[in-house]
Amino acid sequence: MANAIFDHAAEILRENDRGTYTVPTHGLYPFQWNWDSCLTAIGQAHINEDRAWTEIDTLFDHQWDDGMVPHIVFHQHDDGYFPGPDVWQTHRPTPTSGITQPPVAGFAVRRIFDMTKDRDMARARAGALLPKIAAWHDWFFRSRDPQGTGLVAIIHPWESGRDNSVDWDAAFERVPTTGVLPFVRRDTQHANPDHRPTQAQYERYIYLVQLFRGLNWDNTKLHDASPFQVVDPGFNAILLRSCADLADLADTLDQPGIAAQARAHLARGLAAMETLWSDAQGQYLCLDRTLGTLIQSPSIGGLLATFAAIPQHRAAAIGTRLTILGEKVTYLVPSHDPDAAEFDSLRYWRGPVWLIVNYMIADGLQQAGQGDVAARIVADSIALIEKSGFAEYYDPTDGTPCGGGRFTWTAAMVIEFLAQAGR
Ligand code: 9WN
Repeated sequence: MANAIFDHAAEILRENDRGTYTVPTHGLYPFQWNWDSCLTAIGQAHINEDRAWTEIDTLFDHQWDDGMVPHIVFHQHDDGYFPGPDVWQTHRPTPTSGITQPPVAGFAVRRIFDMTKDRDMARARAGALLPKIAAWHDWFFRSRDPQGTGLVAIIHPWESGRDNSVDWDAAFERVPTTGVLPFVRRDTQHANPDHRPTQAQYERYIYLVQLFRGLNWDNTKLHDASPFQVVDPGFNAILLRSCADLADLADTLDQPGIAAQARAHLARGLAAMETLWSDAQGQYLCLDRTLGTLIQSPSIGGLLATFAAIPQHRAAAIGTRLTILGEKVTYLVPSHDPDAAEFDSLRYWRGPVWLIVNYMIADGLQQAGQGDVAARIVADSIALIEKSGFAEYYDPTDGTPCGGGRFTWTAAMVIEFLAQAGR
């Protein structure tokens, strides 16, 4: 059985492979996405290490001069996605979007390095990537934490990777829609509109794009100009985990300057994470930086915090919270608490399970000694693909497959889960 699942996953990676990068799925997402690619490379490394390094190299070939790594690289013309390069207008040699995504590259490179069989190639490829990843991290702390709090803000929901999470609702309400130019969505032609973000949300997504475009994508201005500034514990945990992994790799590859800088970011960030903890909710929460208040939204963002080296007692509390959530759903981890009024088991990031988040939460729990909860998450993830195939996301109550099908990062994560189960 495990072999058949592995073969199926490998077939999906091959099918979505465009040579030097991989599309998330045919049709719905016809370009290269940032965190998709990094997580995909981990799956590819089990099949072809050279190809895995190339996936990340290609992404970093499109890094901006200021250090930002964009969330989409539009390698080839394709009308099937909105918003395309004509809307972003970033004037890059190969068009890209103008915002970023969860910085999981540091973690991915370390993970691939650790499993490599070709040590020489790994040293060369990882060694060349380290300064680029370090520049991206420095960009984050410079451009998205201008006050030096230790934690970075996202300035567009698409940056979070959890586009329509309940976490953003209140802050997003304050984003106007005046002056938004007419547009035609393409996502709802590929996927069930009831499973996607709403039209009102799309208008605000585009308002922000138009605002940033009007500022010529100048990252010295965007953070302060954005009416949407949210500090997401999950996003920051990914960044901090990547800082930790980058530091360890830099030690191994003899790049001490990078290691020291990454550890400085890490120490400040981990200390600041504590300000996002809520005893009442038993998890971390997002901070609305514009208002200076925590957002009382029990989402997966606060659970994903365990991906970073948070204190042991916090990881244990998250383990408890997940155990409670596990009694409310058939499949962990719902992207929002099923008891909350806003929970929607089918709509994108407002309830459904995403295997990439499962992977990162399970990894964090494992590191923190919460092996039982981690094992339940892995078992649920495998059960989901056995029942419903390699979907983009799943209903946590009955496993209904949602969004795009034959999904790349779902396949990549399954390959990792199988490899871990085999160890
Ligand atoms: C916008 C590609 C991406 C993921 C995101 C997911 C979704 C895009 C969209 O698809 O976002 O970036 O158009 O809905 O939310 O996490 O990277 O798979």
